[in-house]
Amino acid sequence: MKNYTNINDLDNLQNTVQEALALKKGQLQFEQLGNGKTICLLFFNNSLRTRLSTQKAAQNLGMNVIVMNFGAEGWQLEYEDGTIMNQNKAEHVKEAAQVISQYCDIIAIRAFASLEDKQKDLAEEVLTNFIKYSKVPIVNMESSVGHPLQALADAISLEENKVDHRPKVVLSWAPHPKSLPHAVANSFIEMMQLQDADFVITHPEGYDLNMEIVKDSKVEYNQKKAFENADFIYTKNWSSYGDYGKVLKTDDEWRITADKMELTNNAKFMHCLPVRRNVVVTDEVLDSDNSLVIEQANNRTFAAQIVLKKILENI
Ligand code: AN0
Ligand code: CP
Repeated sequence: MKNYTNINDLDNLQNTVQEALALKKGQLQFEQLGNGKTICLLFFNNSLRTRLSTQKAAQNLGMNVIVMNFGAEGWQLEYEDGTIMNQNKAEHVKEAAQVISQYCDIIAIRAFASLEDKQKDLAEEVLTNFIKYSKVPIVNMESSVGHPLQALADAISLEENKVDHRPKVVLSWAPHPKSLPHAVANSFIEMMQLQDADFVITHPEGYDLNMEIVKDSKVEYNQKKAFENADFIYTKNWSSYGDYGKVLKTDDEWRITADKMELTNNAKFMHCLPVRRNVVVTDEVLDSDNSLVIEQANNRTFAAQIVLKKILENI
C-alpha cells in the first residue's frame, strides 16, 4: 500500500482486521520494521485520539515521530496555482510538501472540511495537494471527506463484538450544537459497504449525506423504526450536506437514550469520540456495559499500526 486516504485503499478489509487483531495481541512484534524511519504527523485541527494513537502505533513499529500542530504553528498555506501571494498565505503547498518530505518517510495529515466551501471540501484540497507534491506516502488522519483510520478501528471493534447471526448495524444521526463534518459518517458507511450486514442509516429529513457515498445503503427517516432489532448503534452528528454545513436541528428528539436502546437487540453503543454527554447521548447509555467507546478508541492504535506496517513494507 502506498497512501492510505480511504478505507478502499486496503486490498481486503476482513484480512486487515484479522492482522490488526494479531498486532493487538503482540504490539511489539514488528518493533524493528520502522527503525531509522520517521513519520511526520501534521495537524491542521485539534485531536486527542488520532494524535496519541498514531504516535503510539508508529512507536510500536520502531519509528521516530515528529508532530506539528500545523494549524497553530505552521505558515498559512496557499493551495491554488498561479496566485499572487500578497495576502495572508505565506507559503505554497508546493514547497511545504516537498520540504516536509525530506524530513520523513511518511506524512500523516489531519485537515477537516471547512464546511463553508462545498466544492473545495469535496476536492480534498489539502490531502490532494500533499499527495501531488510530497515525495513520500500520505496517511489521512481525517480529511474533508473521510476518516478511514476511524473506520478501520470501528471494523476491528465490530469484529471483536460480533454476534452469532448477520448483524444489524445502524448509523444514527444525533444532535450537536456545532456544525460538524461528514467525514466520520462517510467512512463508516464506506466501511459497512464492505461488510456482510443489514446496514441502516437513520437521520432526520434534511441530513441526507453525499449520495455518491451512500449509494444504495438503506436510509430510514424514522429513528425508532431503524433501532428495532439492531445489534450495533453507531452514533454520529453531522451538519447538513444539502444545505451545506448548516445546523438544522438541535432539540433532543434524536438524542440516544436508554429508552431508544430498549428497542434494539441489546445493541452495543458506538461513537468515535469526542462526545458531548447528554446532548448526543445520555450518561446512562454511555456509561452502560454495552458502550464500546473506550475500546473503539483503543483500537485506533491497531488500525494505525496495521496501516503504517503495510506502508513501511512497501517503502
Ligand atoms: C470531529 C468531527 O465530527 O469530524 C472529529 C471527530 C473524530 N468532531 C468534532 O469536531 C467535535
Ligand atoms: N475519534 C477521533 O478521531 O478523535 P480525535 O479527534 O480526538 O483524534
